[in-house]
Amino acid sequence: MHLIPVGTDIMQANRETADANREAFLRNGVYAINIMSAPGAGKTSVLERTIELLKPTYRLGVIEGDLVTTFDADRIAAMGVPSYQITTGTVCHLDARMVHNSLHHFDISSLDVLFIENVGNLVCPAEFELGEDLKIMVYSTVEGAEKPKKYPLMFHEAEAVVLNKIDLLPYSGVSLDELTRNVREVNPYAPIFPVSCRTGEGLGGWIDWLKRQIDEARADRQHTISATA
Ligand SMILES: Nc1nc2c(ncn2[C@@H]2O[C@H](COP(=O)(O)OP(=O)(O)O)[C@@H](O)[C@H]2O)c(=O)[nH]1
Ligand SMILES: [Mg+2]
Repeated sequence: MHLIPVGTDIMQANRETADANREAFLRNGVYAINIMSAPGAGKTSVLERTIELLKPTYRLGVIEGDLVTTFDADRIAAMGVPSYQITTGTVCHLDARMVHNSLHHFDISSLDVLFIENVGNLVCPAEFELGEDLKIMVYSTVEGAEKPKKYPLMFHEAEAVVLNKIDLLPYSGVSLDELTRNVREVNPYAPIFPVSCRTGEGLGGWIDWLKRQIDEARADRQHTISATA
């Protein structure tokens, strides 16, 4: 009997499509950001706050991922930003193929930044490359200080960790210091941004950092294009 390692093939196929997405983003000058978190941690809220602050400077688009409904894409469209909702049915993450297919719904050459809000799940989204330039994670401080140790993969993969809902710390009793230490243990490098989308606290530092990432990547690309022209 000949066994085919199905899991390996799926991940390899996903990587190849992610590479094609990366190439499409590069060719069209789009900086793509994958936002991951458990359901309800505040991905859409962080996006809304981020869009308010980036919209004057960049041309933005948003891909939303959920099992069902267009609630989140509708929230983004209400802000005057092009959005497309992927509904995955029962699948707990976005994969590169879903993102690839959804690109046809945008004129991506007219965008500077494409946000991809992943399906709410603390595990699976971190396993699937989408071809993004940046992976960020939103974590709700209400969920407890120990989760980075119990669910390390997403914390490890993230290039920035946004610790949301700090306005609720006095009520949840969660220690921000302990949570930050636990994130650091799993990921020594990613910047950590404690924020509240409710009060706006901490969002300035997050936005400044994000703008720097976008601008540096765009400058690098410009440099590469000029060097090869
Ligand atoms: N108190 C408080 N609530 C928040 C904050 N950010 C988001 N929420 C609420 O948390 C819930 C889930 O937010 P949402 O952005 O939809 O989370 P998502 O499922 O990760 O996209 C909503 O009721 C938000 O109003 C915050 O910083 N503080
Ligand atoms: Mg959402």
